Amino acid sequence: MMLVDLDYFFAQLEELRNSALKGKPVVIGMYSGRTAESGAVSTANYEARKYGVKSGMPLFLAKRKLEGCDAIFLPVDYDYYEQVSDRLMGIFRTYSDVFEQVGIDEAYMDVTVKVHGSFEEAKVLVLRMKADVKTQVGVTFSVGVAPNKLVAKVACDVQKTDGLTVVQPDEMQGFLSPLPIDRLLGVGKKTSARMAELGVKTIGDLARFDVQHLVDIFGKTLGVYFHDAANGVDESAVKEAGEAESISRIATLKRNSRDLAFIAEMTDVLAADVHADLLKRNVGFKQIGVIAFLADITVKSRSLTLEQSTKSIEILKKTARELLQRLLEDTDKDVRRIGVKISVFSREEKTQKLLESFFGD
Ligand code: TTP
Ligand code: MG
Repeated sequence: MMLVDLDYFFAQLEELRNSALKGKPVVIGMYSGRTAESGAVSTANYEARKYGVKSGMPLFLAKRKLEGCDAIFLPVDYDYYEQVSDRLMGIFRTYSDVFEQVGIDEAYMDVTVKVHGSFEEAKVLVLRMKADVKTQVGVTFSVGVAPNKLVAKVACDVQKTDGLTVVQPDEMQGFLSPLPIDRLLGVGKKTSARMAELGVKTIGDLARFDVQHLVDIFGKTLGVYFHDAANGVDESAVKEAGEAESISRIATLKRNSRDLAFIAEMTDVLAADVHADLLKRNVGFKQIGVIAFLADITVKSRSLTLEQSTKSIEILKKTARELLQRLLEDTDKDVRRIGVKISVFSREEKTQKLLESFFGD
């Protein structure tokens, strides 16, 4: 199994289209728009990271750290990043038996069949893939190769940029043991602090810690997860992403109409209904669609994909109204029935959800 993760992704892509940026600290900012300065760092290249700039940090702080460094600040250009991401994922996929994208710049690959179960061959495959991506796209990425996804993820993070870390089955324990526990997926600041109180600092400490004691403290699912993770145990398979499921509601208007305010009252009701369903499933949505059945029996629809998945009912209602408005601008017919649809992200891992609810990590 392996995990591939692009290096300083958004910033690297800015360097790709403007080579004059290379060698300078580059910070990609998500500007909130409140003031020219307000917002947070999305990511930064490694030159900027040397000065302590990190994802999530307020932009004004990053500016302060980089004062006098000839640093470049750029706003996120998500459409461009997504375009390149799609190309990259297309290439990675051709090297996989099974392929699972888990973020804009990250994917798990099962290559067991392709490399005949050999870690040596896996290494060769990664080097070929790196060269291929370098010529076709011009970017670098880091890779972790291991007997399972969990250890592949940890391995990928230990060597950046352009890294390749291979952990064979008999090396797992020696590899994991000295690392701090926050290298494990799902162990963030709060969990680490709680573990430190128990005297658990390294993955080795955690591996030796009594599993029953962990279960008493963190509950069965998490306690067992922590114990297994620290021991390098992970049975999960690389899964091709399923089609996004959708939730939708359609209703007939009291009268045929093309009055925005009147129809929007109905999309609000439908949005609220859809949203209630969403909350029950505890998932987010990223795509919103509005469909209109017109008086002349034709059907029109409009949809929008958000930059980030959300659970907000305000965004849902507002976007549905905007889509409805655009739809009405493109027709002179009355609307007879109207529908609201969202695409949801199916099946978040149970453990991941628990981790979030438990510690906010
Ligand atoms: P990461 O892979 O976490 O970070 P990275 O690719 O910038 O750096 P590296 O992998 O070399 O450590 O995230 C991928 C992209 O996601 C990143 O380029 C920007 C975006 N991102 C945010 O917008 N906010 C965040 O808090 C994080 C962590 C990432
Ligand atoms: Mg990355």
